[in-house]
Amino acid sequence: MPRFDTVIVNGLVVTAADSAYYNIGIKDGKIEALAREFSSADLEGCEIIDAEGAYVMPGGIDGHVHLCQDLKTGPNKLGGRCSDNFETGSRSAAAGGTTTMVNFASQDRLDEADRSLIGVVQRYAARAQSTGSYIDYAFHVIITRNDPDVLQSELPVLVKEWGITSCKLFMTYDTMRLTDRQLLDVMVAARKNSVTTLIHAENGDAIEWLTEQLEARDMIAPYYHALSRPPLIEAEASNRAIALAQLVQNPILFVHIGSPMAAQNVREAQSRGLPIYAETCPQYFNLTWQDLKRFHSPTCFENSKMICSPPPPAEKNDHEALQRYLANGTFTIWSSDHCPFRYDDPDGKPAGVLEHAGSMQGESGDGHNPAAPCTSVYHEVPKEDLSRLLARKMGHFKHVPNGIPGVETRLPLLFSQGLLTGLISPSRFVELTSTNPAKLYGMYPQKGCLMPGSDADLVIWHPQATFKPFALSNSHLHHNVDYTPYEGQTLSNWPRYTMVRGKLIWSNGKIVGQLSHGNFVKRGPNSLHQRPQPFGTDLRNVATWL
Ligand code: DUC
Ligand code: ZN
Ligand code: ZN
Repeated sequence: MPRFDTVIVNGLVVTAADSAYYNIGIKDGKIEALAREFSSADLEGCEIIDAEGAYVMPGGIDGHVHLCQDLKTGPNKLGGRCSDNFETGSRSAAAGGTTTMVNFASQDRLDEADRSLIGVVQRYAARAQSTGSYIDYAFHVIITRNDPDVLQSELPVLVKEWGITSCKLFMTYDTMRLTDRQLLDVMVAARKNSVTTLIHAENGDAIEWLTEQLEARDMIAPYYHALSRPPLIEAEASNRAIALAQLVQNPILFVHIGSPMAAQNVREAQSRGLPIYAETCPQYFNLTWQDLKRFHSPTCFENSKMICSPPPPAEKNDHEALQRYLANGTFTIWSSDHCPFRYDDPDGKPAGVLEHAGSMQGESGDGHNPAAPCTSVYHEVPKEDLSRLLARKMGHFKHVPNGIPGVETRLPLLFSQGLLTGLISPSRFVELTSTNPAKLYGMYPQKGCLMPGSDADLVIWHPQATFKPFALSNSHLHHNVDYTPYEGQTLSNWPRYTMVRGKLIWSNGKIVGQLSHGNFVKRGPNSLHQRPQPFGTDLRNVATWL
């Protein structure tokens, strides 16, 4: 009986702590041993993968992926039809070096059937099972209501039986946002159940007010999406969320931080010893407001391809400021926020044209109809008509589905722009892309490291000396989206092998794995967070013992 199934030789093994030349022996999907060199007897009968001196790292963990998410369309809603399912999304993730993704199971506040969070999770789990997944996956639950009975009875079940130990709360979007008191309700329930709370921090009232001001001046082209969300929108909301979290002593993670002002709030809270964590994403280091005018004319609706929320920062100087927070440890994780909408799908980006046209025929006739109903009924528009509509009609940014794709480019962009430039060390790269997400989301040390006993989830890069930099094109990618926001970017390396629990899924430019291989990951509590001392009798901590 061979000692190992597979051995990786000649790799520069990088963990969140250090880097060294090791061989890695894998047995039954787990890391069995690391050694400077295995004996020839040890190597007998096993498959050998020669890393040829390249980096070997724990597989990427993307803590922020939207697949099969049905989103209601309508003004100021997070609308649209996600174009990737678990098959296409996991294929794209694997091709980009990701071995585990955490997706969202979203509670629809307008649907009474979604009152049960367990029901919501079951619905999304069935979607994953219906196609299968090439890589391992888990779910965060998006909570859009504060029903006390549901929080009290269902959160413990989600944690114990499903291993769902994180929830996302919104401070914006009509149909998703919680008021401050509702945020407090859910944060307390989360704290009691050790559920990590993710916060989308944007001030919804201020966005709606600014949107009305802009549309009164006919400023509705995609570019004005950014102006409806200037950096203060995120700065105010993150500041408020930090205060609320401190009030009830609940650790929080800010998702998709896109502005230096909000990052500074996080930094300041961390320096006060508060358990405040932050995620950032490639769009905030690669795009600016100018990209919302990139296509054809500044008002061309095609610029909606670049709409995401929060928007990219205003200018390149902001990228440099954000890079400092990446290097100095303020950001905890690097995720994609892969939220895929197609430009040739009437329920993708074109919803911004179709919904606007619909609302112009509404009662108010001014394009702003706050009572416009939400729909999840998809638009029936033949392809030829759609391109004619897109060419002719004006769209409104407030109806455009918010999101851009990026699950496949997440690691390669940071590798080229962060690791190879020396902005971050190889270990910090691993920490941001794998180890910290594993710890934060309760998967460590099963995932996110290369210890004996851990899942053999690995990404092996190309040997740097032999890799020819190339200009990225959407045709290289494996998602079901008809564009990439990073078209033309130069990339100086790409994952050569992606291995999930000992099986190669991606090898030398080809998907070689099985859709049935990906498993649902039952997660434990956040292990980044040190449990605080008991609160004692300090009356200023009133909300913690009430
Ligand atoms: N929030 C996300 O997490 N993704 C897409 C858009 C949004 O508002
Ligand atoms: Zn969000
Ligand atoms: Zn998202």
